[in-house]
Amino acid sequence: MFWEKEFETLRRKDLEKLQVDRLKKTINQAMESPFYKELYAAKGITAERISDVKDIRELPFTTKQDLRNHFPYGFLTQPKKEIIRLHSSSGTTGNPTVIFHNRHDIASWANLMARSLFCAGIRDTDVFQNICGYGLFTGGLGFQYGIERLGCLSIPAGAGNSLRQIKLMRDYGTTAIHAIPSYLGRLYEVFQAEGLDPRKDTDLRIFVIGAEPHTEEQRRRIEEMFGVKAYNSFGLSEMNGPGVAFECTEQAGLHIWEDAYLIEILDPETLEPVPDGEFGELVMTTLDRQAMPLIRYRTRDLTRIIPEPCACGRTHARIDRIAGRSDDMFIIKGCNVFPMQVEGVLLRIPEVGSDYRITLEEINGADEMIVEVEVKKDWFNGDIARLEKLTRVITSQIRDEVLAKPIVRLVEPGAIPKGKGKAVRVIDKRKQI
Ligand code: ADP
Ligand code: K
Ligand code: ZN
Repeated sequence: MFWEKEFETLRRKDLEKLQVDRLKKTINQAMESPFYKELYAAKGITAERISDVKDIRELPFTTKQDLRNHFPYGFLTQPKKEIIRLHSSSGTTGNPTVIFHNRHDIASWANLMARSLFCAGIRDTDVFQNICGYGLFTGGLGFQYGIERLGCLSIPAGAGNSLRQIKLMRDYGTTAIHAIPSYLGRLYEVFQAEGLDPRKDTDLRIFVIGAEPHTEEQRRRIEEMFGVKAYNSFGLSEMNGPGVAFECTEQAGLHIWEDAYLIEILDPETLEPVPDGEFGELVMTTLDRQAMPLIRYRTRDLTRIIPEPCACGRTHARIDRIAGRSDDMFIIKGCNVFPMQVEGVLLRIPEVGSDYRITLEEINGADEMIVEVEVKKDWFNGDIARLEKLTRVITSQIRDEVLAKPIVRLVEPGAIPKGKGKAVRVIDKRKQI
């Protein structure tokens, strides 16, 4: 049932006690870094001030900008001799962010990944294909180490080349896959083009999907297409990468591993805690990282705590699927819109295919939201009236959800260009730089 029963089912009281101990250790360790040493000295902060998890509220926040400003070594607590790996964001604008790990950190991360995969029902008898870029991004090696720690037969497939992915699946009898959700609609189309049905022509049973926002509708579609159970995986490189929070087989929120992370949900404006169960910004503190601890890191991700205990018996809190990032939200015609609201509407409409794109643009002096929607095969058969009717249906359903009227354009399957990594859902042409 559990990878580490003693940790996963700790009574809340004992879990909090463990957190306080680890938080104090983390503060002491952090003060070995130039950044926290200076910051905490200036504010007179020491680990002795902490006797309850709530005391974390007295500590200052850490932001992505802090990481950039102190690039590359300002957060490092140990000499390079101790460090065995770094992961880094691309940093096309300004300094990248970089996270360093020592031996302990890599082992701890691999264990959390194994715990996460086990929690989603994956076992050492599974053949696990990791469809994800290897390299500086965390989804490749992060999963790889976890899959091996769990003991699955791992296939480090890397991203892209769907025909090769399908061949690997069929040659080796892949049973479990990790991929970003926006890729899987495309993969399914390639199966179809090859005259294959993944439900019949593969042994697939479990998908792990994450790294980008997606809706419940998207998950259900993926499950339906491939005949699998799909579990949501959440993480961010600043907190190692994948393995931060994962769905268990209940599929009712993501357990966030509280022996490794202290979490807060705060109002992004006031930075005060929101009541349990309400949405706010996830703020995280590492509790088991040595080379580069981060304290009160503002993730910008919006979620909420699901207050009820989970039926699976794990006591670690669950977070709701990420509603978006605070910087994803856009304002159109005076309405605040998250891309996932639009996705939710679109994927409830059966005629809608696997991809969509939102463009914000000024047309004749007014800001407009243009929603390009791929429809399923066979819809471009010359029946204009049928397409017009579908356009009207989609337009009114999006307007009902986000309160602003979009301009909907139906396009053929595959018409929306696909990037290499995470899907780009919104293009804002209004911002003239
Ligand atoms: P980058 O910042 O380059 O995208 P990361 O891999 O660190 O690199 O991205 C982490 C971010 O991806 C998270 O902060 C979150 O916004 C998003 N993310 C990761 N997993 C999920 C998920 N399961 N659902 C929604 N968003 C996710
Ligand atoms: K095995
Ligand atoms: Zn559970």
